[in-house]
Amino acid sequence: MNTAYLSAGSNMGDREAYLREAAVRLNSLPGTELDRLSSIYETDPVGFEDQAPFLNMVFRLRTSLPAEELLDACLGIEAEIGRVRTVRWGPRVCDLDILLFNDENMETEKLTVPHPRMHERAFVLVPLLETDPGILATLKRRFPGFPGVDLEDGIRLYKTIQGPAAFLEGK
Ligand code: A4P
Ligand code: MG
Repeated sequence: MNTAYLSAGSNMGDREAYLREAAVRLNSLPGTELDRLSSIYETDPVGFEDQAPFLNMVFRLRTSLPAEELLDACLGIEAEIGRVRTVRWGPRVCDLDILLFNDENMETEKLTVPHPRMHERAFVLVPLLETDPGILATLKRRFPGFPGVDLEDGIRLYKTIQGPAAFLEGK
């Protein structure tokens, strides 16, 4: 079994519904279970700033899928959610990034793990640390400059979730 931490984000339409749909689809992948999740946070856009605020959260998965297959599944889920909900060529409504996969280092054409920008992003770090406070030691070890950002900047608690089952059921 592998342990994977994923970051999910949406800044269009019914953002919470897209996050939930991503969780439902991840949880129904073969050999995969949504094990833990963070609260939902509302966050100011980072990078390209002239866009709507995001909802962000982090999922922890237990999965028998190898990392590259999990990435392909994530890209498929992003595409399915986008295809169902938005106009053709419209912006994506759901972004899924693999943050950590076990304690592995990977660098292939398709996949870099740990996600190279994660330590600079409060919208990733705050929900990640909520999901698993024990990950702090790993982050300090893997990212010498950790944290590369003010963890209170541009991020607000949006909704607390009771647990994976409640979220998957729509609560
Ligand atoms: N890829 C390589 N490594 C990974 C990984 N660890 N996880 C490749 C996921 N994908 C990985 O991704 C492009 C390619 O990266 C994939 O095909 C995969 O092979 P993408 O999701 O299509 O591209 P992107 O997300 O538009 O670009 P990028 O640079 O990944 O953007 P980010 O870094 O994901 O940023 N502000 C707030 N507040 N909240 C957000 O969620 N998100 C972004 C997107 C910007 N600003 C934001 C947020
Ligand atoms: Mg991405």
